[in-house]
Amino acid sequence: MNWKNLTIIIPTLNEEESIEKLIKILNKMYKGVNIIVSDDGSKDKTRDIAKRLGAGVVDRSNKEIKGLTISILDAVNVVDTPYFVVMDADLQHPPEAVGRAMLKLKKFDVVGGARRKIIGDWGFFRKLMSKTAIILGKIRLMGRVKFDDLMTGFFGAKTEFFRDVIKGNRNRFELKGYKVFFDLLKLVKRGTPIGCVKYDFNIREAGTSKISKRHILLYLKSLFK
Ligand SMILES: Nc1nc2c(ncn2[C@@H]2O[C@H](COP(=O)(O)OP(=O)(O)OP(=O)(O)O)[C@@H](O)[C@H]2O)c(=O)[nH]1
Ligand SMILES: [Mg+2]
Repeated sequence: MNWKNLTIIIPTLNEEESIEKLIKILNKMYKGVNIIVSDDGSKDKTRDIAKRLGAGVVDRSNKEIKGLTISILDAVNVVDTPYFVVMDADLQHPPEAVGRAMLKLKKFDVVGGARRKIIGDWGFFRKLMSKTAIILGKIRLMGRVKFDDLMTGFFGAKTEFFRDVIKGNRNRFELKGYKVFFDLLKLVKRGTPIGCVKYDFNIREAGTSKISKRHILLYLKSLFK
């Protein structure tokens, strides 16, 4: 596989405890791969570490609108490879799944990660929230596309396909939200086949979670966009 054709986008907010380990693993596993860290103004050394390790950095420190989704859209704008994959910085998405996603991208325009099991203690509330969000998402999509884990943060696409879909549709994305994959599926043509890569969702290795109740509200808002 020619990893030079792939860009791995990693959105970050204060991930200095994980980013070094992740970039090193990715560079070793996927020789020649491009990495873009899209950082929303981390107050720690995230950007410095990424630069030192040779990754591209989208520095969003001075941007007015901050958020996971807009960080990913901004990063896709500067991708210059035919394929990209988005993954979290905190090692919850297994690096080996990137290779499987790339393989599927040869066949599919969009590939999503589907969490096989969630390792670690998510607690009743978070499990319930996740299940409810998926059910609401499926109702919203009304069978437009078939995909089980609509709330995944791990996904990939052909760069041109993604750009075409979002062209003129930026306002349909919940820019400050977390669910860019779901927002994308709202916009693809009915019946678009979506590739699936199964993976186990690990516990966060270090650093702290950024998800909050605000993101739940943003997701609910996105259902109506
Ligand atoms: N650029 C950017 N990155 C973000 C933002 N919020 C979170 N991230 C990054 O997005 C990824 C996912 O965020 P997490 O806080 O781990 O969300 P999560 O995995 O759903 O939650 P946990 O399971 O608790 O870790 C991580 O790499 C974060 O650093 C943001 O507002 N802007
Ligand atoms: Mg996480």
